[in-house]
Amino acid sequence: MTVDSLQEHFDDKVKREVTIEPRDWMPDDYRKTLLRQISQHAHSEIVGMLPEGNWITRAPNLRRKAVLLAKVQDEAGHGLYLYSAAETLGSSRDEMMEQLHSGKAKYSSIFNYPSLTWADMGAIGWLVDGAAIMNQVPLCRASYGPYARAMVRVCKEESFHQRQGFEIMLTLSNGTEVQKKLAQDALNRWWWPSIMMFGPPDDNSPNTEQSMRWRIKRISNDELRQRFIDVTVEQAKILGLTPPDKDLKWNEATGHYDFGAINWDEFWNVVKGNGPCNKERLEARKKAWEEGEWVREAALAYSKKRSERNNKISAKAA
Ligand code: BYC
Repeated sequence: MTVDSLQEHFDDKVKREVTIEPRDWMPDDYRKTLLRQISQHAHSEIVGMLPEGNWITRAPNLRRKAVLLAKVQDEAGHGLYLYSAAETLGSSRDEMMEQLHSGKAKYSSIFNYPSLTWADMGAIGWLVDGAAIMNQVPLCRASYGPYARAMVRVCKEESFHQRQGFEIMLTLSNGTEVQKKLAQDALNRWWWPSIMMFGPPDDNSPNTEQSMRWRIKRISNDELRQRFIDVTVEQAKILGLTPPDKDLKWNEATGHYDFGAINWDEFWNVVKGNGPCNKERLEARKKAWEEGEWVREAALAYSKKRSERNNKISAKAA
């Protein structure tokens, strides 16, 4: 088969919504884009464990601790599915880790903000997981099979995460004056970073057009952002809390909320490594990787020994 006919076959599959699988031929740039997005997504899940991990020992009661622990473990699981999906494209786990630790690979800007109070556990679940679901539900239909399938399970778990965050916010906002203030303060600090999570505006998003043509992305950054704002403002009303945007206003003509200007300088500054916690987050991940070396070595030695033993048993049986 010539490259032209392989390309034609690939384009046709994408058009017919037949998923592309690891052994299928795919254009180099498609592979590169997927690797970039999936590995960044995996890194986001793993780095994303840190702001909430910070509060496990300080959860206000046993139920909250058990739930938060389970949530953080779920995020680890999401990272693992995603690293496995990225490995099917030809990159090794070690390569991806090296890119994260050297600062070459990106991860979501949101995780470079600090979690200062218990109310932040509510705001992260409600807003950050809420934004993640909005972004990830369309990815369940991504054209690359292993990514799309990983997203199905991830989205189910993220729904539970979002609800547990909302429930923390509801409890706090129905609590004492101090608790309500904590909830409002958490909303004030996480609102804009959550809105930035969707990425740069469409007219400054170099990857969107091609990714949509390949049906990796289905909905643009701005459209997802608008959908998130529309649903989240209504949820804030139920909580009796006010998003920190004086320009937020329902627009009868468009059927959407208008919102104020996003500080894109802040976004790019965080993406470039200068956010409040970028250095701390990378240090924590590097330390975990170094301290986990003996576990990786032990697992490898065990699997080697086991396969030697199994080979001996099969040789005897033969
Ligand atoms: N932060 O052309 P664009 C979770 C980069 S974790 C940092 O629009 P694209 C959770 C972008 O990479 C789930 N960088 O790019 C875990 C690109 O740079 P490169 C997080 C960003 O790929 C624990 C450049 O800006 N979700 O739920 O078409 C606890 C231009 O952007 C960001 C995902 O990872 C950002 N926010 O679209 C709680 C979703 N935005 O790579 C919760 C998967 C943009 O060219 N990823 N950049 O150097 C995606 O859906 C897409 O990659 C994006 C960006 C929408 C993020």
